[in-house]
Amino acid sequence: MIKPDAMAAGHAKDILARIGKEGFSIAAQKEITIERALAEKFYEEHKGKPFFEGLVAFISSGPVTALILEKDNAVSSWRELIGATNPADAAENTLRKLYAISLDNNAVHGSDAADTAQREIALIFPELV
Ligand code: FUP
Repeated sequence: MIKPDAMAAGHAKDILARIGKEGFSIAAQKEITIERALAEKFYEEHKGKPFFEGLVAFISSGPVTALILEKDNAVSSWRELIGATNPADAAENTLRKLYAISLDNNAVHGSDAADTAQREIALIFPELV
């Protein structure tokens, strides 16, 4: 997912170009604004943490580009491409190093496992499941 900060900053085109260059296929893509209730479900694992409210407010603050990406080892390959959660810790040339503003405005999301990806796809692309 390309998050609201990167969308607002006009980075979506460059991020999509990089996705293609890195060998991912885009199985589905749409621009949506995530409503608060869906954001709470999406980030349910973080409920109760001090940053939960801010995270939910941020992800529902403006349009995102939601993507279903395919590649061998897609989850680990994508997480390598996006870099560490905090851009201050992200490796050179990763998407978060290049485009993220801060830990909470960190440009892109990636599922952390195949089963998480299935759950997130069902929430964001219910029309496909
Ligand atoms: P990631 O899987 O890299 O997106 O990271 P996490 O699942 O650990 O965190 C989800 C989102 O919560 C991150 F993208 C950024 C946000 N976050 C904060 O805003 N503050 C924190 O202290 C930790 C995470």
